[in-house]
Amino acid sequence: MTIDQSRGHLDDEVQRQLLGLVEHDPSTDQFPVVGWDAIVWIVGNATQAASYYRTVYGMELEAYSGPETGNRDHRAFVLRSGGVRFVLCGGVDSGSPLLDHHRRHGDGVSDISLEVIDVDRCVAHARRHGATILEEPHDLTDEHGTVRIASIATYGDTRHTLVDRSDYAGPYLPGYVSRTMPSGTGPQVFQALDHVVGNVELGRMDEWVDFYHRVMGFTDLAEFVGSDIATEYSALMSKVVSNGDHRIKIPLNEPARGRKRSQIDEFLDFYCGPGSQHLALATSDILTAVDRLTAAGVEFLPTPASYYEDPELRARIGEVRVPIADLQRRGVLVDRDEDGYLLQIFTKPIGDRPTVFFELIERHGSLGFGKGNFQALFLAIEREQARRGNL
Ligand code: TYF
Ligand code: FE
Repeated sequence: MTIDQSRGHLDDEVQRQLLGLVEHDPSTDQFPVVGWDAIVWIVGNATQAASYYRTVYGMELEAYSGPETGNRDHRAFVLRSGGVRFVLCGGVDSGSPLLDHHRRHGDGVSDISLEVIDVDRCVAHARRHGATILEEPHDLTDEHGTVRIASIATYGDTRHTLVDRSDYAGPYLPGYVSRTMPSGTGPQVFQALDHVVGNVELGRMDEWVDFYHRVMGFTDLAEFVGSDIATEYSALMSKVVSNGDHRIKIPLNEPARGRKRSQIDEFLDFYCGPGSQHLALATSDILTAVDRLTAAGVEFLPTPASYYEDPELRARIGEVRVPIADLQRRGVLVDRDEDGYLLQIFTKPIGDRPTVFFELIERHGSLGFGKGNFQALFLAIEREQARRGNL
């Protein structure tokens, strides 16, 4: 048994709780997904972003590619926290296609990479169901082994690279060298990736939901937001698709016409089209995570005192693992459903454009997305949107 396998059981238990996983037999899946492989970002300055994610978000540097390793096009820093891998890419050569991506979208997610069991079978299935194949399956090999890899298109300029790394022991992919630097904060801030949300154009949400059904065999999670709930506050519609064991959860939002300009319209304008709106980072201790991030200068959406004093909300959420005052002090939101509860909080946009942001989420049984918080949350988002002059 390898070290990884011996750690496997504990990790499985921890992840099941953190991510709200359910039992699922993947043997009947047409497109069996093991998990998230990496979130690949294109940023304006990968060198500094790597330092930010290490010192602020407590990620560890693992691998690197750049001019010193023969990659004259861009620098790429591979960072990890628990089961989450971020790859931060920034253009070096003035003709790099990454710089075109950045000129258009600003800092953002270019690739939601998925680990799969059989790349060729997944691509064949995707092709049969109308997906655009951006890179055909091929091998990448170095002294650590071989990775089988391909890419398919999803919303906007975003892609899903499909990776089979079962015959590979290197730090990330062939072409990368091991380059390590420990986290700048000591213990981890987050351990897993819970969901990655896509914003798509008005009227296109159901097409993208259908894409994940057809191409990946994903199914709807029960919770969705119809315009009836959303339009009153911040006009959007949202549906959630997931793979069999719920490890991969992808909410899809589209703007809806409401009283005010939708937060999704603001995103689409500033990102220049569809893209990844927020990444929910799963943590086993959201209070410590918020304290560390706040001390490091991360700004969260404020939650008004009235939220915690609302008798209906108090009655509905009941007892959680800490006094409500500890949540209130930090602005952490609570939601409860028939399966349990969750704690969550949202950062302000992380870059210069009002586009991508993070959610921190601590699940205690709930498999939802904080539906009970949408009103309070969307009002907070609208206040920020108004401050930016975009409402
Ligand atoms: O992922 C979700 O669905 C929740 C709710 O702009 C949400 O986190 C939806 C839209 C949004 C912020 C949060
Ligand atoms: Fe979310």
